[in-house]
Amino acid sequence: MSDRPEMFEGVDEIWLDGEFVEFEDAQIHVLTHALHYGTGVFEGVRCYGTDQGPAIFRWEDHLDRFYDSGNVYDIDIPFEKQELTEATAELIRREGLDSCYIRPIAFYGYGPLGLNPGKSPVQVALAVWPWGAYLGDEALEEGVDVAVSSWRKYASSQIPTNAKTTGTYVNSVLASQEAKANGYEEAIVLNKEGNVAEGPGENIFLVRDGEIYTTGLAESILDGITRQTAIALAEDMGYVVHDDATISRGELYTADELFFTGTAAEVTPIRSVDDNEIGAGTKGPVTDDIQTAFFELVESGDREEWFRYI
Ligand code: PPE
Repeated sequence: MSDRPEMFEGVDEIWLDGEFVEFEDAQIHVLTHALHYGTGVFEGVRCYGTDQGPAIFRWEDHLDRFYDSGNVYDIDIPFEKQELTEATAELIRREGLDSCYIRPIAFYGYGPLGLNPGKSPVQVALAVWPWGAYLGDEALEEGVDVAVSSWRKYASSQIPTNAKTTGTYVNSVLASQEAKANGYEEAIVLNKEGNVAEGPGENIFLVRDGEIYTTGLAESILDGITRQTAIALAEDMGYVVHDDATISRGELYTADELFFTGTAAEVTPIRSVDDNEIGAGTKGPVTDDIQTAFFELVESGDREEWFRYI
């Protein structure tokens, strides 16, 4: 137990290929196709302890994206959506968790090597563990200091950016490592055209003159589910939201507010970019509105269609 990463310390079981197995037994072969070529797809989902009990937030949307990502690579997930839903709920119950992060993954497993996965079997796993604020509790209140990465986001003409593919996350890893090595908490990655794409694991929003902008799907971004949630919440509050924006690097520096969204990152304010203070250098009022609405939503479970009680 003690040599486990802290975040996995209390985890008892993992669901692997249809069975609940002990944490230590959730093993795969070193000749797994996905290990060599990154041929896997995954999801990140959160379960929240709502007033009515633990509920998975926007599970169906994550599940749809999971299967869609798989389709891009002919990863034919050998389980029905309903089976994965029941397995996930059961896993959360077995782990006795109220709120947690959920990581579904499907990948080409152990078979012949060589680029074309051919007849390699598709393996599927589900894991859950408690995961607090992605960039820290203070980040949610005060905001994060970020830097524009020298690494560009791969273009959707090179690798589909709307699929959540394991291999392509090396792009995010590089951006994140660079930001941290330079003393920043997170990166902003520009696309091939040099406009803003997103964070390594987050979508980005900009506020200017009371209106909200977020980069459009053609900017080589992942169509984040938290992004969609933030857009819906903002529109409900009467904000004008431009969800198809092209944002230049320069506009970051002169924004009134900036914030990230993501399943892990939730709604995280950005207080500086490349050492330029954004707005008052702390969480801005519009960001606060969206963040407050987001946390009220996941605590109350108010929009029933977005919550699947376990
Ligand atoms: N862009 C990228 C590149 C990304 O990885 C994420 C999620 C998002 C946008 C936001 O998408 P959504 O979660 O659907 O709102 N990043 C996941 C992985 C984080 C990790 O470090 O691992 C996540 O938040 O679960």
